[in-house]
Amino acid sequence: KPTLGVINAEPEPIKLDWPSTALLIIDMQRDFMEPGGFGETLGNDVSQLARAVKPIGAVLTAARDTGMLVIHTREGHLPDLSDAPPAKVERGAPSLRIGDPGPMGRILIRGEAGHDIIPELYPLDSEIVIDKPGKGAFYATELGDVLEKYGIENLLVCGVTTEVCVNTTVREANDRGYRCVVMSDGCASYFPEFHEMGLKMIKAQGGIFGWVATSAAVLEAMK
Ligand code: C5J
Repeated sequence: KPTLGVINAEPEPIKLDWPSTALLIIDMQRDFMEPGGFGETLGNDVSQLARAVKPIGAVLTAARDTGMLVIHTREGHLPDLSDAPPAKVERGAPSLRIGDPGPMGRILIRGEAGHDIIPELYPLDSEIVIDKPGKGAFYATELGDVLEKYGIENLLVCGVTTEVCVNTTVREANDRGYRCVVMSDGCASYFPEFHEMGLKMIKAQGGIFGWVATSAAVLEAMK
């Protein structure tokens, strides 16, 4: 297998060294993807997110085949809510608040069924799972240390939602010097227009936060 690949990305193609590249899958949890979870309690149509599952699955399979480092993240809080800011818990008028009992267990709480990753993309035991209390995957987590330990310089980023946790994480990563390639069809939003704009914001101005490419372009480069 070649150790270098060129992804046909926007705003321009990017050459990546695979051993220093990780696949970062953001928050593909039942709480965001399925009825009865955190996303739906906020009034969202969770069916909008389903389209990202297959493209992510295809790249996840390719990453596993090539031995690429795979990192999954999960947004959620400790059962005592000690890591959940009141400003987050009290906000708005959701049908259920963070920590309330729902059909998949307590909403957005670590260890509950709803907090777990959907079966289609379930992590292997050998893969890294980062639990994060915020939207960005670097804030209050060990992600930075993990990337340094594995010599990672580039991130293939996908997951949900495009304009919230994906964008926040890409912005955090960009400031830390990582090259981020965001998979356009491997992300989704409850608001299709936010998905479009979220991708445009990343690749505008010569790639101000990073690059955007389809899963097909990523798979082609990994061949
Ligand atoms: C949200 C996320 N949308 N994973 N979280 O609240 O994007």
